[in-house]
Amino acid sequence: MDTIAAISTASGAAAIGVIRISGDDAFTVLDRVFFPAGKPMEQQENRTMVYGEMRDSRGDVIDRGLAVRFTAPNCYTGENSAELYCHGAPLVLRLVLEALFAAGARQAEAGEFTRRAFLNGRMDLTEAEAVADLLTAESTAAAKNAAAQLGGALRRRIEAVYERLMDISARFYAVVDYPDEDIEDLSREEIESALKFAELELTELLGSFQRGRVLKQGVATVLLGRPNAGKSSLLNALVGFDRAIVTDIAGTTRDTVEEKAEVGGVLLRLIDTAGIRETEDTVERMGVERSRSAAESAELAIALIDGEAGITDEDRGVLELASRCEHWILAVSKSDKLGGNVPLIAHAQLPEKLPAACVQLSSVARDGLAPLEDAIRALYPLGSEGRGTLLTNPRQADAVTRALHALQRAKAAYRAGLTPDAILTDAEDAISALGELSGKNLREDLVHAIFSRFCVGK
Ligand SMILES: Nc1nc2c(ncn2[C@@H]2O[C@H](COP(=O)(O)OP(=O)(O)OP(=O)(O)O)[C@@H](O)[C@H]2O)c(=O)[nH]1
Ligand SMILES: [Mg+2]
Repeated sequence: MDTIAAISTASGAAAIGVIRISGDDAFTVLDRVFFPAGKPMEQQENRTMVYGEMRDSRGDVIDRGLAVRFTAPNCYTGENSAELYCHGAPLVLRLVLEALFAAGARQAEAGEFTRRAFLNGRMDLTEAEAVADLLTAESTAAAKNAAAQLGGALRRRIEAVYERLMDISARFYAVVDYPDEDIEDLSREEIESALKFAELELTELLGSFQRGRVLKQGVATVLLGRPNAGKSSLLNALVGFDRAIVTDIAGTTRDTVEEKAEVGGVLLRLIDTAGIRETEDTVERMGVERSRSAAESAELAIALIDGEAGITDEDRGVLELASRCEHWILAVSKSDKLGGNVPLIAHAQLPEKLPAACVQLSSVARDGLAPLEDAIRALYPLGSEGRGTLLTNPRQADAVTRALHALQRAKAAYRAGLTPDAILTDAEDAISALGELSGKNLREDLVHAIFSRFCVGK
């Protein structure tokens, strides 16, 4: 493979910046730019940091730093590669990169290092996707799941199913193709048990997609309430900075304001909305319309009742709207003003679908936020069980769905008493869908599309 190079660290001034090189001529290219004291990099120890000078094509020193070489095949990309640790100034990094280009490397495309790792069999596609997930993780749980997936947790689970189906298919054809060999016939029971195992595993995996999606994208969570109920204050308290304008003027928020936050370990896509009320003001009315449509598309609603003002008839509409979400939580705000006198909410004032939890809180005193976090954690449990074996993207879910459909067809064929070859045709469709999942048999254009979503240098 030709030799590629890229800056792997984020742009912007930093103490250290890393440049990566990978390809057949990685060491030759490196030795034209990096000059250690003593022997050239080609002869240095594998995986050992070496101090030296980085020089441009004219021989001028552009930086002093460290380099390390990794000899194929036991390294990230599976080919000869190296990393240069330079001073992190964007200009310095650019000069070193240009020197590498002058020495024979070319700019790496987005995700090209990981694509090479995949093509060289260093990782399967689920592990490569885990790299991307780890780079973009927005919550602790998402990061931990991606790290486990990178360690092969999902790959191993899929491989177990793949191998089991392969095994029955291979045995069947071995018996057919080599009738003289002493190969044990495949029994109907064996076919049935393999199909059952595969179906169970894949159904469970597909069931994890919802959790995987919550982990990666976050739960669309709308904050609803009358004007001045304290929605924007709660948004700010949850995200940890003044994201939305807060005033004591009813009708402050007009447009929806979105921000991500990790609440109780769950990533939420919080949507602050305009306070809901009847109004003559054209702009405010449009804002209220937006609140309603945000509520309609949200998965979780937190309905705020102004604790100081108490519950009013207007709140009923808000609660009704909130209760139409998949889950909703009732929160009484401004508890710091109540001196322990929480307003009573009669059962009749609540919508038919009761809230998953009722909490009282103060965004100002940052009080009562822990029960809210507990309630959210209870709704979206992200325990460590199954970590790394959640499906986290639609590509994975689609492949598992197709594999499952094929297995169901195989099962129907089995039940109808068809011959093993008819059953196995469907089982092979499942094998092929699973192969796509791990990338064993994936079209080149798809591989390209998947890796182009990575950043350059990874
Ligand atoms: N004491 C106290 N005041 C609060 C609390 N939360 C909000 N407030 C006050 O209530 C007023 C309204 O707060 P906002 O967060 O702007 O209310 P909102 O629901 O976003 O209002 P609109 O945007 O108008 O719909 C402000 O004066 C806040 O300081 C709280 O927990 N305790
Ligand atoms: Mg507001």
